[in-house]
Amino acid sequence: MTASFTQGPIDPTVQPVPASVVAQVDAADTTLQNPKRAVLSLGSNLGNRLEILQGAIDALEDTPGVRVKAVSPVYETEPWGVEPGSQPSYYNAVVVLKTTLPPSSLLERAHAVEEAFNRVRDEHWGPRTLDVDIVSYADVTSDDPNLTLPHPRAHERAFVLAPWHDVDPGAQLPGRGTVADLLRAVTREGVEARGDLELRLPE
Ligand code: PH2
Ligand code: MG
Ligand code: MG
Repeated sequence: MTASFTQGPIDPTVQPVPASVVAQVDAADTTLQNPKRAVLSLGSNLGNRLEILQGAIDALEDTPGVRVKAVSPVYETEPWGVEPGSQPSYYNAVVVLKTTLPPSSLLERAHAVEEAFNRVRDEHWGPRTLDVDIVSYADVTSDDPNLTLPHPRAHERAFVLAPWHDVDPGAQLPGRGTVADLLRAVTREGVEARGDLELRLPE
């Protein structure tokens, strides 16, 4: 990136680039070469759940600075945290990304993808066409109320832990231990692998 500033014929109309700008370009290059690993949980319990989850995966892959590296099996799960029988069952999955976006930008993009699938936010834990949650971002821990990292309830949710364990059996939830141990503790009650359904890794 910086080579064009220092090589090639000298064009007298080109102003010299200040050293501070060159340094910024170098810093951007470093981030681009150092993508971080992020784990996202996807959920849907309204509409064509499988199509919506696949659409979300494709939209994430279409994001500059995001590559989808792994997609979990699909689980059909009982709605968690709400009155039993009050909502349709969820389809849940987990995706692993490599990204050069910082957590705040990744969250913005996650919300934009939700909105693209007509997500409405009127009721806390209401039924939704699409929920995209950042479960973990590298080994970042943050208690920012806008984006708590890792996700504050991931460790107690089999619908996150089971698909995550499938794509990364050795995964750790920063500050909580291994996903395998956490999954053993919560059990797989209420989550069922839907082996007849499949989400694709984008080409
Ligand atoms: N998401 C919630 C609340 N409850 N239950 C299941 N089974 N799956 C979810 O994705 C889910 C939930 C809030 O985001
Ligand atoms: Mg959620
Ligand atoms: Mg959410």
